[in-house]
Amino acid sequence: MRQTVSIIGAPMDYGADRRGVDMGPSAIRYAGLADGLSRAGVDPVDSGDLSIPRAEERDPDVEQPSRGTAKFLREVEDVCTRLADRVETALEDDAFPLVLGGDHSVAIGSMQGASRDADLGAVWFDAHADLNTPETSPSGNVHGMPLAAILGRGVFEELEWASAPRVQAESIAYVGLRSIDERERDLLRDSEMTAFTMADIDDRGMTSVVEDALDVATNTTDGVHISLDLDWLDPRTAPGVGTPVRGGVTYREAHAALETVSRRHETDGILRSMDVVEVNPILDEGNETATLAAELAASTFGKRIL
Ligand code: NNH
Ligand code: MN
Ligand code: MN
Ligand code: MN
Repeated sequence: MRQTVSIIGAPMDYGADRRGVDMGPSAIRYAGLADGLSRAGVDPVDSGDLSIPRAEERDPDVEQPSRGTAKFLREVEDVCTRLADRVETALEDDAFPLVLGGDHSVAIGSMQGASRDADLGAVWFDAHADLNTPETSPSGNVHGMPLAAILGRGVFEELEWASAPRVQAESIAYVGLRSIDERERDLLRDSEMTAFTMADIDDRGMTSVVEDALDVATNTTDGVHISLDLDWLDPRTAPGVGTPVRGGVTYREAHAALETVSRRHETDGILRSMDVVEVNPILDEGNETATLAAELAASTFGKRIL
């Protein structure tokens, strides 16, 4: 029986500094997401987009946390709470939730929804660590904070909606890290998370690193969440992102990574949920980054050459 994949659009840009990621879901769909998924052997069902008020209609500063800065935190809370329900409903209907961002703060909602009825591990494909708290963030942008929120770090500990108690730091692995903020580095060093940097990929090759990341995310969990931030790739390959960092993964490495995930899913049924985030069509060139996002989502379910 073919697996149903429920496509959930979360066109939210409250968490990022650059307008435009709110157009990500349209661009990824336009790039052929549904066809790619069908060819990969799953049944895509489009559940539409969450309705999200434009950032211009909101005041970024209302209801700041008791310490630090987190722009549009209340709006992020509203979206993520609704998104978590949508993700949970998809799972209850035996569908695989595929969330299209939007900026990376949508992962707070997807991971909460996916971990309500399960212990959830995660593989975080990203240039960044996304572990800032409102206290440590240099930007105040919540897209740099989703993992801290999920893990209840810093002031997030007081914000009950933010944390996902069935996600443990020991079950989270980064792949492709290359940009960490000063104070974020300390948080990462003090945590139980596993970080595979670009240097690890250089040394060991992508597939072996991803195998290890999957071991981390499956050990003592019921399923794995894949969080794919397109700035994980090199900006020459994926120019349509708001915070590009040179020296990212290549086109081939990216596909190899997600195909490694797909092979493990085929044998062990490890996957539970996924988000594809930070595609910014305004900054993109010819919808290239959105196309890549669609292709990589398909690769996660097993693109075949022969
Ligand atoms: N670390 C920076 C911050 O917290 C940038 C985060 N930007 C991202 N994360 N795109 O993946 O503001
Ligand atoms: Mn990110
Ligand atoms: Mn339930
Ligand atoms: Mn990033």
